[in-house]
Amino acid sequence: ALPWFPRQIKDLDRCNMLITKFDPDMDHDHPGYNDPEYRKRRTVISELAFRYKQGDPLPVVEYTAEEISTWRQVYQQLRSIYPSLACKQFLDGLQQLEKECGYGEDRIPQLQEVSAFLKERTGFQLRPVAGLLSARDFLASLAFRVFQCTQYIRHSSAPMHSPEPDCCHELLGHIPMLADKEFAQFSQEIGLASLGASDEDIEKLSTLYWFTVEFGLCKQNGAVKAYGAGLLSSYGELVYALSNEPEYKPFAPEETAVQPYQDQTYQPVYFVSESFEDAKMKLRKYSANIKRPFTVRYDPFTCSVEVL
Ligand code: H2B
Ligand code: FE
Repeated sequence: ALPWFPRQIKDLDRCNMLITKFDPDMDHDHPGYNDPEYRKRRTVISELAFRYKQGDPLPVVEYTAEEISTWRQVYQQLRSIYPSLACKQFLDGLQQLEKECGYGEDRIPQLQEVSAFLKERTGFQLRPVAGLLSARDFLASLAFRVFQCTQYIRHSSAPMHSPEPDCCHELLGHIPMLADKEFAQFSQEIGLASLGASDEDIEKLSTLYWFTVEFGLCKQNGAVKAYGAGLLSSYGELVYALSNEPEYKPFAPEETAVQPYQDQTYQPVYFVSESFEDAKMKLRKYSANIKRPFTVRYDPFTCSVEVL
């Protein structure tokens, strides 16, 4: 039998399976594990995501002075190294966000305004999520140009790294890339390829997503640059990834899809594509070859998926 998958954008209300292994209530190594105040705050912000239904206004979070101070440290540190380490598409996106969407070190942007900004650029919209989602549910939302975003921030004791996605990861790592038309299309294509796919194919797509959208490197004017959000939201790993410590392999979807990955610490290996275009074309070709007993087509007028 085919796994269930969303056909209409409002079906995303059912794509809510959380993976709790890295959350501060479950993971003893989480920097907030022994901080009851932090965990209480997380519960409050999670509730906003649990209650959210497609089409509701995006919840506004009033961030505390401590949270804004964490954001400021992350923003300042990362912003200073982006010009030399991030790819051009990322730098362009970030510059637009700073000019037109209130990005800066003094406040944490609200999902509401960022979603409106993206909608105008690439048709992407945001929805709030309480934590790490299952790969199947996360990828399915991309098929509808919906990006699931966490709204809480990492613990103040560890501003340079977070074991789970947080608003620094989403807003600094992912959003600037999603303002790029080509990247947006590429993201939606991975999403469409995942609908109704077997568990085995989901695992492969999720690994590809990991080594591209999260940890991808590409060549630009002869130099290697980062475009992956996991790198662009972690000062330590960004510097490490572009040093001569890790191993580089050329991006090749068939091999990349089965490379074991590391979700507890820095990656031992990164995949480098010849260009950002090259990554996109190769991944597109790979996705098109996934076998399913049907084809899907996205209808932007009704925000629904036709199954043919
Ligand atoms: N969930 C959330 N909330 N954010 C992500 O960036 C994310 C996710 N990435 N679930 C997914 C998994 C990714 O690592 C792949 C598709 O497994
Ligand atoms: Fe991510």
